[in-house]
Amino acid sequence: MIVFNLGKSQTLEDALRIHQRIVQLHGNQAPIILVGTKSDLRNQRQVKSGDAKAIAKRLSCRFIEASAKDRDLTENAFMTIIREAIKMSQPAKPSKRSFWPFTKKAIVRT
Ligand SMILES: Nc1nc2c(ncn2[C@@H]2O[C@H](COP(=O)(O)OP(=O)(O)OP(=O)(O)O)[C@@H](O)[C@H]2O)c(=O)[nH]1
Ligand SMILES: [Mg+2]
Repeated sequence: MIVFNLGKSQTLEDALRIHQRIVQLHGNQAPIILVGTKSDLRNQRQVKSGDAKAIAKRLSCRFIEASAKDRDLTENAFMTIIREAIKMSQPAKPSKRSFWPFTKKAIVRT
């Protein structure tokens, strides 16, 4: 969970460096989410939601805004990263479509 302060744009730059380091060490094998905190401090905000979302999209990770003060979405942040970790630990499910030729073949054989 890479956390930055929505009220300090410098911390988003720090977050990007941390993300880069994690990818250097773990490739795409680490579950990562980007979390902007202190969302309750609206008048101090320096990072726009849309900008952070666009950055998260580029990094292929989810972005969540949270406030420790209001306890707003902090639980969501933890649940989201756990879900990402579970997704990564499971082998990719083949889609129904990719099963189709196999099923067809099996029918022909029987
Ligand atoms: N309003 C508000 N204040 C917060 C929030 N999170 C932490 N703080 C306050 O920020 C100060 C630092 O608290 P920390 O526990 O160190 O929180 P942090 O997330 O590490 O925040 P920083 O140290 O300020 O980067 C304290 O005064 C906290 O009460 C938040 O979501 N909203
Ligand atoms: Mg602190």
